[in-house]
This record gives sequence, C-alpha cells and structure tokens, in this order.
Amino acid sequence: MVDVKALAEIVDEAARRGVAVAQLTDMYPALSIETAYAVQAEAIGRRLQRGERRIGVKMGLTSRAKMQQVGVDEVIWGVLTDAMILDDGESLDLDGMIHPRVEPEIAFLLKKPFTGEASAQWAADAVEAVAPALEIIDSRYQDFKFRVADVVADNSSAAGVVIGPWRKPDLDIANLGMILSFDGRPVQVGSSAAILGHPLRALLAAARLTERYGEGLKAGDIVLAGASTAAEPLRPGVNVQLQVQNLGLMGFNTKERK
Ligand code: OOG
Ligand code: MG
Repeated sequence: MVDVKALAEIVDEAARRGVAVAQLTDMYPALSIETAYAVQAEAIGRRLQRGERRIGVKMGLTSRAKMQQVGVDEVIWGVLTDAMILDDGESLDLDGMIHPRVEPEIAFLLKKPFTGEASAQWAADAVEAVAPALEIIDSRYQDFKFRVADVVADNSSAAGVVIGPWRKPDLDIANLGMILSFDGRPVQVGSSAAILGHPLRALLAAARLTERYGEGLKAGDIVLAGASTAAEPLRPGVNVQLQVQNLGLMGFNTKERK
C-alpha cells in the first residue's frame, strides 16, 4: 500500500527546503500515474493550507525537445499557485532551489471553465488572452532524474513562472519564433509549433488530463502550454529574456550569489 500523504510530505518538504530526494519509484517501482496525481494533489493541499492560492495549471513534456531532455514521453501537468509568480523584470533568488532550469513557453488566460473532450474551436473561444512566458522548473529529485510517476508526484517540477504582456488572442500562434537568451546571447531557439504541433493542442490536453486526474480548468485560470525547447540551467547573476514573435519580449534576472 502506498501512503499518499507520506509521499506528498516527502516531495513538499523537498521543495520547501530545497533539498533533493531519491525518486519515489526507487521505493515504489509500481507507483501508478493515478497515485502520482493523488500525491500531487495532496502536496498542493499542503501549499494551500500554508496560504497559497491555485492560479492555474502548467502542461509539461508537450514538445519532443523536452521529452528527449528528461527521457519521459508522456504529456503531464501540474498546479500553479500565486507563490510561484514572479513579475516581468523581477529578480529571482536561486538560493533555496536545487538545480533550477528555465524554459520558453506560451501562456493562456481562460475566460470560461473548460474540461474533458472539447473541440479546437471551443478551446480557442475559451481563451481571453495569450502571453509569452518563462517557466522556472526545479526537480526535487537527485540529478534531475525521474520516471513519469515521480515527476507527476513532484507537481511536474513547477517552481516559478514569469508571464509577459497579455494580448488579445487575435493572432495566429501556430508557428511563432521563440528565442531564449542569457545576457543577450541566444541559448535556445524554437517555434511554438513544437508544442504538440500547435499550442492550442496543449490547452486541449490540459482540459482532458485535468478532468481525468483533477478538477479541470476554470475561468480565470492561467495555463502554460509547455516548453517549445529543452530547458536551460539557471545560474546566479544572469539576465534571462524571451522573445516570442508577435507576442513581445519579457524576462527576469537571477540574483548574484551572496
Ligand atoms: C518536467 C516538467 C516539464 C515542460 O514545459 O515541458 C515542463 C521537467 O522537465 O522537469 O514543464
Ligand atoms: Mg514547463
């Protein structure tokens, strides 16, 4: 029998203290996806009890580049809370993180609740705004290594999110160039087309998977579509920028080492 509460405490404490832990599947090789999402929900419950507020969801492993980087080829999701938000242009303190990485994303803001099997038209109609976004991920597992059940239990490595300027979804987002730069030098270059062929497909996957393993998507939710390229390791004292074609430029700094 898997003790869901005990596993949630392990991943939540690892995140809170910034100390890596062994993969849960070392102890429970048969840990199922269903149980992993139950652990995730329990760990999010601990955050909510500490006063954090759910603000949406993040999709993960929606591009081949990401799947190949972590060796897991299943689309996953996690919960975003207000404590993870960093303002555009703000400074991020890497102290307290284990091995943070950053990745280029597209964010959706929903104006309608939205669950289960929906049409692409329904998904498009549910979108209030789109924005360029940077996700900060930090696996709580040693060496950033995990199997699918581990990463799901660990809230899909969610650690932070910076959202750029929102705009009306009246432009074609199927194939937008995306450039992630460190101190002005491109480190990852990709296209929004790498996200399941079209970022709206990530929104459809979010509706389907969050209904299957959670509460679905709500009006007002932010949904991150998943990175279009591999993630880039973060270090102190760097200026991180994302330029998304037609969506604009945004970014943040990492604090210098103390
Ligand atoms: C899992 C989270 C993946 C994305 O955008 O693909 C993710 C990980 O890479 O640790 O957030
Ligand atoms: Mg991501």
